[in-house]
Amino acid sequence: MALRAPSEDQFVSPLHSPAVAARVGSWLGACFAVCFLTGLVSHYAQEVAHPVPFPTSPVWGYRVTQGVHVVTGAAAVPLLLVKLWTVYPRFWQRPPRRGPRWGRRLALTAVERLSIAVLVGAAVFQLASGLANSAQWYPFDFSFRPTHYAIAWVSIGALVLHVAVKLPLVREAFATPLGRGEESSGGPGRPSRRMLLSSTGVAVAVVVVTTVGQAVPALRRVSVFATTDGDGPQDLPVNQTAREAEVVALATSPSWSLEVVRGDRTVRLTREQLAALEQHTEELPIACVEGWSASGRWTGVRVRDLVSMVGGEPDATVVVRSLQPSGPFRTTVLQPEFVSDSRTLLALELEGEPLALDHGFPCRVIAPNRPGVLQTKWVGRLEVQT
Ligand SMILES: Nc1nc2c(c(=O)[nH]1)N[C@H]1C(S)=C(S)[C@@H](COP(=O)(O)O)O[C@H]1N2
Ligand SMILES: [Mo]
Repeated sequence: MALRAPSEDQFVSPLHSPAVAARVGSWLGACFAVCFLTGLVSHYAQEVAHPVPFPTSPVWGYRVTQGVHVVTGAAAVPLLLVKLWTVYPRFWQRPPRRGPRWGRRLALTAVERLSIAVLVGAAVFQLASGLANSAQWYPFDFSFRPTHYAIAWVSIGALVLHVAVKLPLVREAFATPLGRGEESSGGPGRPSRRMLLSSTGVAVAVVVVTTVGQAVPALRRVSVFATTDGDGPQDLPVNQTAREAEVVALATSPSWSLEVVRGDRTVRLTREQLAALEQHTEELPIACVEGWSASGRWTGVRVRDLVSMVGGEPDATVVVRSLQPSGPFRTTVLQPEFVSDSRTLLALELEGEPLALDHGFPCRVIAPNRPGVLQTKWVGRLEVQT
């Protein structure tokens, strides 16, 4: 018996139908759209220079956008799997039959199939790399943020094209009722379209509930897929410990002092001297790009007060250098909108106690509405750009 590839019309189940594909596809499209927009926010927030100032209010803004980014990304996983399953018979679609304008029809089909290949490839890449990143698993060599950002545009471009091509079919599919019972199930005892859609909905709900708790304290206990269990000193999870960052000796050294530099002016402040300056307390969240977030009550010195000690303007840009000897997050830039905001602190305390070593002792940056990755711990030096 010769082995032959199946053809599309051999897949007779009514579950492989535009009625299902259009519905699951529109949920998936909505997830991708929201994920894309919140991703743009996160990407912009992490740029070194901001041509348009990043808003510093509300303080929980990034907490929400990044929480939504990670949850919609996770929710897209079951949706993408179901969507691919409903349409996979199209994989065996035969090229158009010869006839009038055959060349043109063949070319159009090829372009459409190619755009689907790009869309599927990009979507799988985005979800896989995003989930790996939020689980702090870096099996890849490339730098995550620029790659995830570039492929985001590829996915969204291919998605817009796909929706435009399929719009007439989608309209028609939504106008057709799903059908009841056997009519939509391909036989007695077989799952119906409604069952497929409702179980997909349940899968999405489970994913949302088991991940969203990393940003919503009341749901923390059910969030078994959260990237942090919510524990940590001073009631705040830790991303990288002092030991992992190899800063224990430097951060606990009695000879530590903060250097504030502007041009040829340098001011050095011991922790006692910092503590003797005017102290301010702010309730501000750590909102990690991985999607988890938690609020804390921070006490310390306003960064703009330190800037003015070396004669800098309140809207200066400040380069923050950590004591950490290596790693991508040891140098960050506080853009003018954060320096001038009175809530941006060089924090010495969390919840009324000296910062735990893992939260950045002797001092750390905490600014409103800012990605956690830029809230630099174990600060050694502030360089005020004139
Ligand atoms: N020097 C330094 N600062 C850092 C990091 C780091 O690895 N090194 N991690 C950042 C990240 S990714 C986050 S989410 C927050 C976490 O702060 P926490 O551990 O106090 O909760 O610290 C940020 N500050
Ligand atoms: Mo983070």
